Formats: sequence, structure tokens, C-alpha cells
Amino acid sequence: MSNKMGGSFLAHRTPQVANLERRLFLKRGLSVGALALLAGCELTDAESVQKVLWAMSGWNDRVQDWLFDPSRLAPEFPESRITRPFPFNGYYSESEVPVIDGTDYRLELGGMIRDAKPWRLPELYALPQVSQVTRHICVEGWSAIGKWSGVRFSDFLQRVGADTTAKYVGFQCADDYSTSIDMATALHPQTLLALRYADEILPPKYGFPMKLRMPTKLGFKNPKHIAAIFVTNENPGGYWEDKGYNWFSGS
Ligand SMILES: Nc1nc2c(c(=O)[nH]1)N[C@H]1C(S)=C(S)[C@@H](COP(=O)(O)O)O[C@H]1N2
Ligand SMILES: [Mo]
Repeated sequence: MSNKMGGSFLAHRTPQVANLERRLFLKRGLSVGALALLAGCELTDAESVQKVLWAMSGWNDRVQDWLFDPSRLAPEFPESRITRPFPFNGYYSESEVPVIDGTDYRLELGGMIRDAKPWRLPELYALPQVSQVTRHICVEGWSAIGKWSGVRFSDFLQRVGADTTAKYVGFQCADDYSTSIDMATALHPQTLLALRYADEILPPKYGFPMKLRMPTKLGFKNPKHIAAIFVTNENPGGYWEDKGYNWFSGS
């Protein structure tokens, strides 16, 4: 790693981060500056570089969590701004999208949830629905505006008696995908258990029968084909998160 990386990291420090740095330094003797210096020093073997990157990523998660304002809304757009066609993305090609039978489908609930009975699709369609036209941003370098509708996730969590003092909500998908989010994001007003895309039942490629839509998180944190939702205090990680993608990846 080069000194340049450490240098630019410091240069882009905002007053808010500088403040945090001071507080952190007092609280646990660790600062942004210290990490930047660490990043700038000569680390030659891949293992120690990886360790530093993991440490920085974990630290980054905590800072983002502190800076995240659950009342701040992501931009919404008029329907005229919708990207057509909306892109497909997944860890496999579009021809390999899982085919899920809606009649047999049950959404499983687990962990710190009082009423963890499975949900059938007609029951979910019967709940009050809201819509959003928001921008989806993928780490691979593209973004697109789309319209999703479904159940406000905070309403759903309340309805099933989820313990909202828990730290994490985890998602297991019908493909081999998984992800997890912080509770503040789960309760964010724009976090949606999306059942429709462009006013139609979610097509397979966009995540039938449901995806979690969060305009405050990068695309890979928005799980499609959700099979199970669980509430926990242990960070469940996820498909990309376990490969080193920054866990918080949001605002
Ligand atoms: N189950 C599942 N969810 C997933 C993925 C996946 O491969 N499987 N890919 C993620 C990534 S990286 C992106 S960018 C979005 C793509 O969503 P879209 O196909 O609706 O554009 O889904 C996310 N959720
Ligand atoms: Mo993505």
C-alpha cells in the first residue's frame, strides 16, 4: 500500500470525521489518522495487508453507523426518470435466475421475532402497500432509477413482533445469496419489502417473490428472492460481505 492512499484518506476527512477522530482517540486510543498511517506503512505480506483492510472495513462500518441519520431520506424521482430497461444483475447470468413457485412459497421468519409464523404471498399482498421511485447503485459502476412497491419494512417488523432493539436483520435468499443490515436501516422509512416492480408483480429477474429495497444501501445489500428473514445480535455477514465487501455500504 502506498502513502498516497493514506494521504488522500486524510485529505478527504470532513469536520464531522475529524470530530469523531478526536472522540475515538480519547475513547480507545485509535484514530482515523492512526489507521491512515498504518495504511501508509510498508506492509509487504498479503496476509497483514488483508488484516489491515479488514480492520479498516470494520472501523468504516462503525463510523458510517454513527454518521447515518435514520431520518434522512434518499432522493425520490418522477416516473419520467425511470431507467428503461432496468438492468438485471446477480452472481449468475439472467438465464440462470431461480424459478420460484408462488403458490408453494412461504416467507420464513426466525430469530428475535415474537410471531414467527411463515407468510404466504396473498397475505403479504393484502398488507398496506407504498411505492418509491429511487436510484439503485451497484458497486460494479452503474446506477439506475426504478419503481418498487410493497410493505414498509418497519411496519412488517412491528406486525410480527420483531425485537427492534436487536442489532441486525439477516436475509437468506432462494439462490445461494445472503446479506444482512443494521436495525436502523431496517427501520428506515424508505426500506421496503418490495413485492412489485413498475406496478407489476416482481418478475423473476428482479427478485420474485420479494426483495428488500433500500435506497440508502448499495445494490448488493438489496436481497432478491428472499426466503427467510431473521433478527439477531450476531452480525450474519453475507455473500459479498464475507468476501470482503464493506458490510455497511450505505449512507
Ligand atoms: N438473491 C440475490 N440477490 C441479489 C443479488 C444476487 O445475485 N442474488 N445480486 C445483488 C446485486 S450485486 C445487485 S446490483 C442487485 C441487482 O438487482 P436487479 O437485478 O434488480 O438490478 O441485486 C442484489 N441482490
Ligand atoms: Mo451490485
